[in-house]
Amino acid sequence: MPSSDSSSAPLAGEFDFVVVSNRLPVDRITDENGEPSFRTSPGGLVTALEPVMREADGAWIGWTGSADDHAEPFEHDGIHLLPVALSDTDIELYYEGFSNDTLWPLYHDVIAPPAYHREWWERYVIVNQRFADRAAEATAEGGTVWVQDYQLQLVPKMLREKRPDLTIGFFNHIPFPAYGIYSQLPWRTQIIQGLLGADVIGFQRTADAGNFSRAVRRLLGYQAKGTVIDVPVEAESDVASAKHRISSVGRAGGDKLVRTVVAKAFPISIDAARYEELARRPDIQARAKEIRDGLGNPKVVMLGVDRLDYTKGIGHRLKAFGELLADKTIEVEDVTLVQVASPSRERVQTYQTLRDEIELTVGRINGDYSTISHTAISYLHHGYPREEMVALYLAADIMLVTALRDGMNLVAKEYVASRFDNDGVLVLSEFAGASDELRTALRVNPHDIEGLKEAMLQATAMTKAERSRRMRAMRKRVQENDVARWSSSFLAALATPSDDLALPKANLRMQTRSEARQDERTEAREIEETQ
Ligand code: GDG
Repeated sequence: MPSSDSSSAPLAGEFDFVVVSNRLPVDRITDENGEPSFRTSPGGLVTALEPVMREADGAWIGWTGSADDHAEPFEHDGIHLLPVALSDTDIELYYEGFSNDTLWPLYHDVIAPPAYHREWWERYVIVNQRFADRAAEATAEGGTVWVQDYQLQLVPKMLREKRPDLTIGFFNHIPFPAYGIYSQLPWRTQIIQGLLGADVIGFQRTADAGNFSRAVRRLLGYQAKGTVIDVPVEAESDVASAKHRISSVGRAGGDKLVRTVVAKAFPISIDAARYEELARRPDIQARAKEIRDGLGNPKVVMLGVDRLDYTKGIGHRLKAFGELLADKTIEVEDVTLVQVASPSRERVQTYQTLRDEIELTVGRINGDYSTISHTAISYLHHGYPREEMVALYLAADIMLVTALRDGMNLVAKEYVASRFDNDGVLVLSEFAGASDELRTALRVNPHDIEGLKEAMLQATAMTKAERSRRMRAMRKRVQENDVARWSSSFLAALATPSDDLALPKANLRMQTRSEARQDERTEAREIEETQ
């Protein structure tokens, strides 16, 4: 058995391709005989990576979702799953604490105040090391590891230290904030150093990658030009990593030996064909009609689908809708809002408070404007099967995505992929990553309640021809850039990290003194600009 003691020499494992994420892509269930078993959790990531996993005979490392679950490695649907156990204390401090109550609000522009606790950070380090150790022992000599998301930002560096022979990728599913916000984090330097252990760091938007590169320049003084960051080779593991990639390394005349890291945007997507396939199913279309009938057949159905999270702008959407009813610009007989708010992070206090606020607002609007036969807001605090989600997308004339900050927002893309009839209007926040791609959506600033109300009215009044023109353009984009394209472009960049700058294929080169001086000037200018 390979040792998990971080001081001992690691042994290579058997898998050439390994994905590491906080959660495994399965849920524990109890079957009809009362036996515990696993079910694949529906999600874009597993769909995207399944073919790669099968081809490479890959493995997935993550937590099963239950506390103190010391499950042995197992195979499910042809994928090797390697569980990492988390105790109650790990869940409280690393997951609910540092991940969901420090990093999540900080990375979403401090919409809610982040809490900084040293105890949470210390547990984040311990748990990240556990994931890194697991990856180090599972991956074959010269293999590839792809680490997912903000819960595991220290894993790339920890893994490189143990296994310099590996190629390491990281993808951040949430935004990366501007330096003025990021710099609040007491452990800001350790986090970026952790990420720089990767060869390629993927972000949702170009702006996120830019924010990251700026943080690297400001905090570490490394040169970052375009999408390439030069990381000075200092640690033994870096030299070993570099040697693994080219035949010889050396230093000359004060120039620095650097390892190049690529930080750039790889906007995530969905399995668009699968959504269209579901939407074309007669039973799902019948269900969409049934939903409209059940709502009393209003002229217009508006829809919101979100995890109940303060980043999603549910309150702003409700405010705008309530004011339209109050102004009598819309009538409750004509327009209904369906709001699915799926339960999320229910043990975190901020989420409990948010739920109270949202439900108070819904109750007030319904109390003021609903009639016996028409409910203003149909509010659903449930999770639904994917088939029901697609039926809701088909039933909705207008989809409201009003996030205050969102890495991408897959719901926007799912709505578009489902509308094979080229109908429906997407109202989309400019603060969601999806707005970089879905340019013909009705784009809104959700903080501007008047602007939001106008967009909602514009959507209700839009002609069929315009709806169709806008939807066709968005569908083309989502069909072309689906989740398979996302994973293959990331993995291609990982195979040739410096290609886009026409640098040598190895990710190691000499940084000249003049480049270093140029870098210092850039840094000085940035400091001036932000003061
Ligand atoms: C993070 C980033 C980024 C929701 N309720 C139900 C349900 N869902 C599904 C949706 C969609 C997914 O959950 C939510 O994805 P989003 O992208 O909208 O948002 P986050 O959960 O915050 O995801 C985000 C994403 O990671 C990927 O990188 O886009 O910015 O925050 O697929 O359909 N699915 C079902 N029932 C529900 O009740 N079946």
